[in-house]
Amino acid sequence: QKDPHWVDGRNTIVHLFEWKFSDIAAECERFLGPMGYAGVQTSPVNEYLALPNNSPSRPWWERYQPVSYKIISRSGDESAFADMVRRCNNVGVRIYVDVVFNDMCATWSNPVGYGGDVPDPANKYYPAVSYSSENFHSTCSVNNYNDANNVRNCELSGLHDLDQSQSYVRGKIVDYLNTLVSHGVAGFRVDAAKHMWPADLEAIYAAVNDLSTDFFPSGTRPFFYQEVIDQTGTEAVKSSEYTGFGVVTEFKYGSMLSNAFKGNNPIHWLVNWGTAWGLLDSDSALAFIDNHDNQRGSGGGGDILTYKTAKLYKMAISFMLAWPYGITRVMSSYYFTNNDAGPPADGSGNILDVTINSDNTCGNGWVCEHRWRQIYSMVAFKNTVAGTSVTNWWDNGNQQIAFGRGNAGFIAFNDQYNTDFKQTLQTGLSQGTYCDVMSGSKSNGACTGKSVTVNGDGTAYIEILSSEDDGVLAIHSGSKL
Ligand code: QV4
Ligand code: CA
Repeated sequence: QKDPHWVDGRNTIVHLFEWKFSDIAAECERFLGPMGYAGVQTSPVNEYLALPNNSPSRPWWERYQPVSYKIISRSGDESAFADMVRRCNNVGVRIYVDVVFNDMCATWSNPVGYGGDVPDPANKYYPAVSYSSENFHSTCSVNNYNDANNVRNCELSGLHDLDQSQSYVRGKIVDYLNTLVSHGVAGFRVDAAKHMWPADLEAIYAAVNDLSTDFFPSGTRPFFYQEVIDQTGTEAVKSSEYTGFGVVTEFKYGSMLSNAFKGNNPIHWLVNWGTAWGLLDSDSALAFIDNHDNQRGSGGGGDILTYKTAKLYKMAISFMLAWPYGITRVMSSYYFTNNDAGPPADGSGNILDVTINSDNTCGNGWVCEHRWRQIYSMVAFKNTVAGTSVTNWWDNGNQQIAFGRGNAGFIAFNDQYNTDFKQTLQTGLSQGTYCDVMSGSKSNGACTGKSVTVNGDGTAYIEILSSEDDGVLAIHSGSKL
């Protein structure tokens, strides 16, 4: 249950945060499939509280206030969901659903679900599931991360806390996951896994059906990646409690890389990036820079790089996709200033379409980091260098580094303030001229950006001026002219 079931020759999950299913389906066909992305993480798809009277109305986090396990959300209904999963699988892109089953919605006045179901959260009564008060832990607040009982048996943000040790509760959760499996999903992001007992999760995962044979070989187990924030290693709940039966979100990954690329910890130290830094084993780690919480300063926080600091962000993402570690995920956001603001929507609360501009970027308020050339080019780089190891590491003892991936790729980073990168370095690439996929791309046999000449002995002169838009240069066998 640690295998994401990526189609061969693909890598990286993109979190299409708050996207509608119809847009995700179209994106699989027109962009993600052709560009080599391996999968999509959706926002929660089950029925949750609609909060039109919140300020601002319809915050994104209403999706984390479950009302039932019906598939109905701002992203679409069950038939739109099924259509998306089928169309994405058909172009080799897997779907992973963010599933929220630690809890049900908190107590609000006049609560109504997106599908019209009316829960009575004050009495822990959710008829559309159905759950009633005996299916929940008694009321207390998660407020002591040094106490595993408090973290797992109390309410996170006032969300009424389900008791997953009950076979009745497990059965409801498994039914929901099986419905998603029947539509063809490849796996799940398990929200708030840290707030559930590992033994309960293990039992729930084991009870979920094999993946649909419409899209997967028979006997294929679903992929589970679990949200466990274990940044400091000092809390009562440890990531390692969850790695026996699934992958875990490695929050240290993004915070340490953000810190390094911001210049707080010179990037030459990245020479041994991985478990030597206290990270989980590569096979157990979901690696990412930012997610929907920490790009808003919550969920571990950590002063994470995001689209808002584009140059450094692209450097961190490029490093993530160049270095062999973890199951990689990139974030795809909408523009926001207010941390509570929901996705771009019309006056009635309908999420706006993701429009595509002539230069392949997105309109209507969608950032679409995954469509930034530097990012999708690194997905291609990662596909090209698959199976090779890090070679020819070079650094200047400070904020400039470079390394190769076997004879398939070479990448250099200039993170040094006001300093140009001008070095002749050993690469593993064959002689020829290569197009730098950061500054441009190969087009009709020419390069629209910088070109690099690799000599017969594999050396190449690499230049990254501090004044350039990008602090990275990347070449690979697929970018040879
Ligand atoms: C308020 C008060 C509470 C009070 C409660 C009483 O703040 O003290 O107990 O009222 O009713 C929203 C509001 C929050 C409000 C709550 C009520 O922001 O102020 O509580 O609703 O229900 C997201 C948001 C939360 C949001 C929640 C539910 O981040 O702000 O709460 O959705 O809508 C830890 C966890 C980790 C978690 C992370 C954020 O270990 O698991 O915090 N991350 C996941 C998701 C995240 C989501 C949840 C968990 C909850 O990634 O997006 O929280 O499912 O690190
Ligand atoms: Ca719990």
